[in-house]
Amino acid sequence: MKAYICLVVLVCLGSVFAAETNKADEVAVKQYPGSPCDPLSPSPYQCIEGTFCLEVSPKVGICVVTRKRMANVEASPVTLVDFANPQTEQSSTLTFNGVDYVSGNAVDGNFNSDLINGETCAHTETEGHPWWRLNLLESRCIAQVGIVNRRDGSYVRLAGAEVLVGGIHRHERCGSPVSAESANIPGGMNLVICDPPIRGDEIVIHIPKDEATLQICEVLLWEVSTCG
Ligand SMILES: [Ca+2]
Repeated sequence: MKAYICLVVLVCLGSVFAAETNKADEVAVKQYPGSPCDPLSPSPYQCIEGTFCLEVSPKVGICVVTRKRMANVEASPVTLVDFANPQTEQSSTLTFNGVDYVSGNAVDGNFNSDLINGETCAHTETEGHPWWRLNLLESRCIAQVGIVNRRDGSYVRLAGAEVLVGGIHRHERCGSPVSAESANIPGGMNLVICDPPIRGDEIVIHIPKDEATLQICEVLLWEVSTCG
């Protein structure tokens, strides 16, 4: 009888542990693009298939959609730009329910992509050719730009957004415009690779359409030491 009770207890405990394991596995596969992840200890914070954990600071990463590294970017270390006093502006600013979705929200270090509840995204009015601009205050060689999209609806508006790097007299487009597929991921981090890296002291993100709305929850920049 004692042996039977022990067996029942062991079976029950085993079931509990199995359920906990399954729960952990379930959490692991729910790391969607834009989710924080741990680049050094990927389990259980694994990004879903088709994404990878991109390190943005020590022990902190973000699941991003694609990684298309070009040979000339790979040649030198790519490091995250740490801009202490970012100067930003945008073509217009949406005010909704008394909240101003100002340009600085896109570089405030807060990755919350819930635009309405988080109140940490930049948002223009719906207009022709909306833009957002970051003044780097010094010339840098930009290798890639990450744009965190909103997750609480209307995220497809980011489709067609382009990244420009340059200065007052000249801009070059970095990589390809944000695709409709990439913009369709709620809260997704859209990684735009500059190939080759582009030197400039300002970053412009714009949507070259007659009627569009630009909404950016966070921007990250990576640089290399030399351009070409
Ligand atoms: Ca933000």
